[in-house]
Amino acid sequence: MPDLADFGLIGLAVMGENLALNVESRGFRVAVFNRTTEKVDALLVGRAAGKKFIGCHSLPELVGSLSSPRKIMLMVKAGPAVDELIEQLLPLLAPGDILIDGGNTHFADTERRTKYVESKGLLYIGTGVSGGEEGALKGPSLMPGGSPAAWPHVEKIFKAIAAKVGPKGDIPCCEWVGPRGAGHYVKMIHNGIEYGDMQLICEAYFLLHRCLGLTSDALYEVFDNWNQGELDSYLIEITRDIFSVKDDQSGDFLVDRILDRAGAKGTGKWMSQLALDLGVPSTLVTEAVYARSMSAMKDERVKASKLLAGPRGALDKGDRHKFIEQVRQALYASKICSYAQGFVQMRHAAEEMQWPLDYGRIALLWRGGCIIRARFLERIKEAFDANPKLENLLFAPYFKDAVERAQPAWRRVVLAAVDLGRPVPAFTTALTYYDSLREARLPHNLLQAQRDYFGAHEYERTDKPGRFHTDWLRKRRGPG
Ligand code: NBP
Repeated sequence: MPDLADFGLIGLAVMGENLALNVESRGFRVAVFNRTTEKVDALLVGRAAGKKFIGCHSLPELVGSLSSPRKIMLMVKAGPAVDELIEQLLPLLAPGDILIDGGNTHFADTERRTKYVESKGLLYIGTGVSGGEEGALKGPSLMPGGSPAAWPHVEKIFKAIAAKVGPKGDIPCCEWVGPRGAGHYVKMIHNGIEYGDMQLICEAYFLLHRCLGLTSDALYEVFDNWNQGELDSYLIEITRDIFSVKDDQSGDFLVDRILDRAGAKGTGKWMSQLALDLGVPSTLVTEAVYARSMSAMKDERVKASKLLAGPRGALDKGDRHKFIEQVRQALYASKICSYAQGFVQMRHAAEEMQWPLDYGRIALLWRGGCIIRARFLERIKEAFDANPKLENLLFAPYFKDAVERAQPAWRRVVLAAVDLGRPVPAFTTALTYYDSLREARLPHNLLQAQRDYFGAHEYERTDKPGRFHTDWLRKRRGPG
């Protein structure tokens, strides 16, 4: 009988297998199980050969091979599979044992499961895991939430496997986020921000490629240059790299051969749906989701491109350097609005769900090991350190000044796109968000009047408290 394992992992697809190898590489013994048990055997004779692994062919065997309190992480397809596994595991476990869901789970499921598992005397964690397969193996960003009593038991392992950042490379991108579904909510916001960032980068590419005629060689240089400054981030870096890759068959740049029809797994949609439920304007992620939907309507677009009239201009090449810089500034200002919206949504959700979130620490969780890792996350941490109750990132001096500086260029880029008939929904909605926020009086006095006119929905007044109704039909100017 080998020594008991420190950590159990169920689900040996790409993420689970890599996470198990990561945990083992930090000095822990790992017990693994997969529904299709051939995968357990393949791992044990393959990548895990000679390592501190215990391969299990049943859940009782897995539970029996773990030291107490048992820590079992599920890395299976999000949804019913997690509920099924919880039901199968509960009778086998003892009070104080810990179940961990590392999948891309909807936060409401984690809220429900935490309460359910706690009611059975056990502890539960729902953790965001970001960084894809490579992150899982080498160091993901981890966003755990759930039963607070579980955290001291897993903290050492989680921090050991997480990505590390900081001048000495020793600060883990992993901190306890909050109770119940808080970790999965924060992961969903991360993914929504990722949607926004990707859409903004695509719009910058679209303008530079289609309006200015930049080829992949030139775009490589532009993105390489952008990555040296305030836009420095993983997504800008991989975009640069993409512009260097050629197609083996044709010898053309591969990106030019890829069909413009985007896929989505749904976390952006969740963020957008939950923003609507909360009544907060997370417009960037929503436009990014719709932009993917529009991209998927390829046949309709091809038909419309021949049918519907409108400008299809190009820019004067003489202004090339100026326009590239304007697009960079538009991208940066829009990105700030996107993060501002993400943090506003988190704050409203935290108030509703009663999660005590630390927004500065959340920004730091995303500095490494995840798709939105970027230099400017440090600035977000500083902004929340200076004012933990910050209502909107745009109110923090650093971001306020940055957007103010970028604003003239940002407006010119949106104007140019509208003029040339090129869609830039994320740039545009970011600017609309900024301008709406700056407007102390929006036209919704009129909207309230309309609602009261046709539906007696009442309105509030600017000069006295209370709710009022007017008989608009009686008071209106008569015809003629
Ligand atoms: P998948 O999401 O493709 O899930 C495959 C795993 O789930 C296999 O181990 C499969 O077992 C197991 N499974 C299924 Br399907 N139904 C099951 C059931 N009823 N009972 C037990 N096991 C079941 O794997 P993945 O891509 O590695 O992702 C794992 C989780 O991590 C997902 O929630 C995913 O959303 C999340 N995630 C993925 C990424 C990524 O980049 N892929 C990044 C971050 C988070 P089998 O072998 O017997 O079919």
